[in-house]
Amino acid sequence: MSLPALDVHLTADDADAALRTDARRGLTSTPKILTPQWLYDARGSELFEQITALPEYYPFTAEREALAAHSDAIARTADADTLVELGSGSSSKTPVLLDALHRAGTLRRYVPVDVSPSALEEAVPGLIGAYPELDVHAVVADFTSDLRSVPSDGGRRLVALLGGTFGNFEPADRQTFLAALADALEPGEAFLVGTDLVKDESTLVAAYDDSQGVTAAFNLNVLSVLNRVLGADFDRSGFDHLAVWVPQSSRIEMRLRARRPMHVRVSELDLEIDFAAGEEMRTEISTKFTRERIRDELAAAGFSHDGWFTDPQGRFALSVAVRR
Ligand code: SAH
Ligand code: AVI
Repeated sequence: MSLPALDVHLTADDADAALRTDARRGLTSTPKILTPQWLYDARGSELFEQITALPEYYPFTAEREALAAHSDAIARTADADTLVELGSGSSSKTPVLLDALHRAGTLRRYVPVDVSPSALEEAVPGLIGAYPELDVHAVVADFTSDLRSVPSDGGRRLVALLGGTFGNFEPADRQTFLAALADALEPGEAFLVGTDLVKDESTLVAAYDDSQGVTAAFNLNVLSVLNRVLGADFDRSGFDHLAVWVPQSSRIEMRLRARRPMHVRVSELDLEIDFAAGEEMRTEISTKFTRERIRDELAAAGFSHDGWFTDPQGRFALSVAVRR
């Protein structure tokens, strides 16, 4: 990779080893489960970008509207010289925040963090060009296991997790992540988290099962990742994409459903697995929040809920949480 400032905390070998561990556990559990980070190889990151342009996928537009309307208030509360963005992807909404921090007169450094090196390679050169005064320091890391990308140099940091990615983790993993983040931050430093909000089921399901089939391709791509990295022989055409609203856990689940009985060999794991016809494997959860739920989860980890900003239609929220 040819970025001027890049730390690799997660090498391709580390990522492959983590996938081996996760796939062995997930493919042998009942029901079968994969964690969502494996959706984002180079092709998956590209497909996610296409999702953000879909008419049904409102979270992207809604979060951008919320940022556009409230970034100055967010910047004032954070009063930060460093913006660390976890799961930054294409950083396409970040300029709104960078501009607000710049207007507040505090901004010095931007640290985009992602598991996907290709997403950083795509995004960072444009940001360096657009913000020549800014110290842009990219980090390849898994933020669920490694928050070294949030280093302290005595300045004030704002850590952002946008896009609703916070909702992609299980409740226990969210608490573990928040506790680790609280530990990494100094009192007074801020966390900005974007969360999609509970709404009617048809809007939610359409956002995750679009009419052009882009989300289906994004979901099925994880089978190509398993085939390529783990030498598996999944037949993509044997699976259907599903987006299911699960009200008890207030989340959309993306699943892959076997159309017929299938025997799959995963050669790198020396593993053989069977799918019954109709069997479903979960590939992602996308939790939808209420204001109370996010406030309580933040409070339990030692954050005060100092700001709640939504888009004009109230579809998506940005919370500013300050480390107590
Ligand atoms: N923040 C962007 C992108 C959201 S897509 C937006 O709002 O549009 C989610 C991003 O998080 C992807 O780029 C994916 O590669 C990254 N990601 C997912 N899990 C991650 C993890 N555990 N550690 C680091 N990055 C992760
Ligand atoms: C990145 N993440 C918050 C997206 C979401 O909405 O849960 C990923 C996604 N999955 C399907 N469509 C978009």
